[in-house]
Amino acid sequence: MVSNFPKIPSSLITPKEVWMNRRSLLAGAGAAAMMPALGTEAMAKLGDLPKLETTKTDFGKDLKPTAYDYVTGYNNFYEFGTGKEDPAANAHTLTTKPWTVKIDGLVNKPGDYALEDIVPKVVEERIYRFRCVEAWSMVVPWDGFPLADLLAKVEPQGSAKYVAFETLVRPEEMPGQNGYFQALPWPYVEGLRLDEAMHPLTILANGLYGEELPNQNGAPLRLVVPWKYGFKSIKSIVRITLTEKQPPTTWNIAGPSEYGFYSNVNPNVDHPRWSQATERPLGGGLLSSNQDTLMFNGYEEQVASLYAGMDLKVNF
Ligand SMILES: Nc1nc2c(c(=O)[nH]1)N[C@H]1C(S)=C(S)[C@@H](COP(=O)(O)O)O[C@H]1N2
Ligand SMILES: [Mo]
Repeated sequence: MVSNFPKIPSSLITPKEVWMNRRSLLAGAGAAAMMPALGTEAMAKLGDLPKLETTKTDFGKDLKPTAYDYVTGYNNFYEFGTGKEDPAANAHTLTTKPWTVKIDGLVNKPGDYALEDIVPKVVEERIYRFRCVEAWSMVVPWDGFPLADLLAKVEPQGSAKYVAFETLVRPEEMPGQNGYFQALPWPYVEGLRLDEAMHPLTILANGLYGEELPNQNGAPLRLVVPWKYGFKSIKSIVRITLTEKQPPTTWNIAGPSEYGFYSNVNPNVDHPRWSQATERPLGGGLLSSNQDTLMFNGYEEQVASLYAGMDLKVNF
């Protein structure tokens, strides 16, 4: 653990509107607003990474995916810096081959699993809404498979109630873990209740737009939980542990009054310092207006029953 990390990173301290305006200024005028500031040379392009074998699904077939440049050029991945363009600029240093995921805790088949033994040869493409706690959103065609399939293979024991996840710690390749300023305690950790983890909407993604995940998006394997704020979707996973007790989560450690364990997208429960009622779609341009944030990010019908009887203001 890093002892003197700031409680709240600067991007979250800045009130949203000021921050958005600053972003717009940085990015230049008009339609360029919120365009990643990276030069086009540095930006990975669709077609640069190996293609995946995918099957199309009906998930989100009515949604319009956010342009690849935004999905891969405007990221949060503090291991590579706290700026939105830092991951795209810095994450090429990460080695993702070979990759091993340790699965342990309350399972009958613990072990160090090679990525190839976890990821199916043919993965599903699902188009999901994705909502960051900072009130921007996007629509992403993810390629991956249900987390439930992997959990079934390792056989959770009857006493398992939660699933804990951990990101790689490798300061030699992750500049955000290396140096005087440490934005967060490492490793980045996240967790889900077992029933949330087993829910059919919850996936492990190894790709987007039909190609291998770019490093800045969490290669080679990251979680996607579309009804929760983006920070639950932990990247570059190296460990999955089944536990009886609710595991600690990074943003809850960093700011317990601002980030709860559940972090379900909820337009009726504001962040203490800004509203969660609306969101700005990435790539919409300066003149585009905010859109309403949907309960459970639009997945209410599928997931509301997981939280029946819970006070969502208390369990935020
Ligand atoms: N290991 C790790 N995972 C992480 C983060 C991070 O800083 N480190 N940021 C989270 C946040 S705040 C968001 S919004 C999403 C962003 O995912 P994207 O860059 O693929 O859009 O990743 C999440 N997963
Ligand atoms: Mo986020």
